[in-house]
Amino acid sequence: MSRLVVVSNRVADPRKAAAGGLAVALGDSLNATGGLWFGWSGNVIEGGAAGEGELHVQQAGNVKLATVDLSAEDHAGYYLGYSNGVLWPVFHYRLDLARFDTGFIEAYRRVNRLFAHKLMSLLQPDDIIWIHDYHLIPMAAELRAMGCNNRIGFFLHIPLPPQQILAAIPQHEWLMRALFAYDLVGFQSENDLLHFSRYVQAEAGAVALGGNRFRAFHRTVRAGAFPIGIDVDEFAALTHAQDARDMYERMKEEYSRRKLLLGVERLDYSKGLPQRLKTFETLLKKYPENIRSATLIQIASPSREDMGTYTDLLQELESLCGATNGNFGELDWMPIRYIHRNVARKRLPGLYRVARVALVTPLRDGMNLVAKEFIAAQDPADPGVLVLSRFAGAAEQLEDALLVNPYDIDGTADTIQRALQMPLEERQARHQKLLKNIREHDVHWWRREFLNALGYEGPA
Ligand code: GDG
Repeated sequence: MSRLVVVSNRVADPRKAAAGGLAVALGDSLNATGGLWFGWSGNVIEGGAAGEGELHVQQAGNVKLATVDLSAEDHAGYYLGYSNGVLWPVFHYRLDLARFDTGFIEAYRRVNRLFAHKLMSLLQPDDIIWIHDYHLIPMAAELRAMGCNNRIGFFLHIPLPPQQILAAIPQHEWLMRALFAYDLVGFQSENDLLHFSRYVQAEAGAVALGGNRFRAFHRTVRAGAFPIGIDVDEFAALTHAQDARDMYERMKEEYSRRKLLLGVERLDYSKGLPQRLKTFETLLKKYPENIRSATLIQIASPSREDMGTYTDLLQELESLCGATNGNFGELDWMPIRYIHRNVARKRLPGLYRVARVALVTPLRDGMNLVAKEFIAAQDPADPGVLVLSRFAGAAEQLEDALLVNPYDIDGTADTIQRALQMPLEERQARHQKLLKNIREHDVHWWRREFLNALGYEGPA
């Protein structure tokens, strides 16, 4: 039985319930195989040497956690610079926000090489390696250069943009060539897969061998769409646990008189927050019956606050909320409750369950798990309605949501009005189909599909 080795920028202890996300998804397989999870420790060493960092190894139950510190220079160039100042904006189609600084790419390569070097010392010959996300695209190429022959898979959690956008990255050829060092490359959606297939054929002269296998640079890579899901049972259990129930009871009284619209995300420019606030104001203007009777709660949890683009966004949101609340608010009703703090994970399902409408309207999103969590937390007898951006990866699967174009403020306001007025039977019918879908394609399905495609033979 092969051991599973997971590599991601950040590492979480799978035993801790608050870890969520990947930890829930991969915890079982890591546990069953005595696996290894490798990544950055989160420590930034002031005055540390570039390209160097101490390795820490600790045992968390059956799983080994191995993490590496980063020097301040590497953190600035690799994490803030290339990963979040170039790849994140460009992969979310925001060339206007990208900073193509030559120092960044050097740090990005250096850290990927450092990680490869540290991981090599921990690897066993039949380990299966699964590398995650845009921070680590060239890591397999670095491992191969050090003589690693293990099977290596890569999963991109964010979108892959079309060829002409990707090609704006000065190092696009190098980046995409690096993907051919993997045995399997996974994307969130068919759309992303199509962008990959078109790019490699047009720019890298790759030959399509059928079955989503592509040959270029003397290597063959298999690609696929593996839409990530949530652990529906875990989320349902969280919904029925005391913390979420308390939250639900506390909010229910007020929101049985008023309809609650809810948005939950990390504060990020990909999530379409300014457009959403403008849409809500348009809703109040166009459909004044919602004045006093609808409230938007927008949770925007702090994220990457050490980057300037995020500070600008924060200011824009505060000013938009202030304007709408100032123009429409009453002494006993505020249209928008904007919360720039993290809400405890165990309370979130209670909030989702009170909401009549969830606004999940990113301008671009790899998948979007909030949409799936909202569905999982609903009462099937009286479910809320999901208003979902057609530009979220989740839109390919969740056709029974009300799909919108978030750039179209007027059209989205009309759809929200439709959601607010949707009859019970239609809400139930849509929710039933959505729930079936996220159950069939939950996070365990995602993990199995990916690992099977990678040829993994352990307990998936
Ligand atoms: C990336 C891709 C892809 C949000 N606010 C709070 C909070 N959250 C939790 C949500 C959800 C998670 O964070 C967000 O996941 P998303 O999928 O919506 O978005 P990203 O963080 O951008 O994730 C995305 C994902 O990777 C997985 O592949 O779907 O497209 O961008 O779980 O509940 N959690 C708590 N408090 C908050 O205030 N506790």
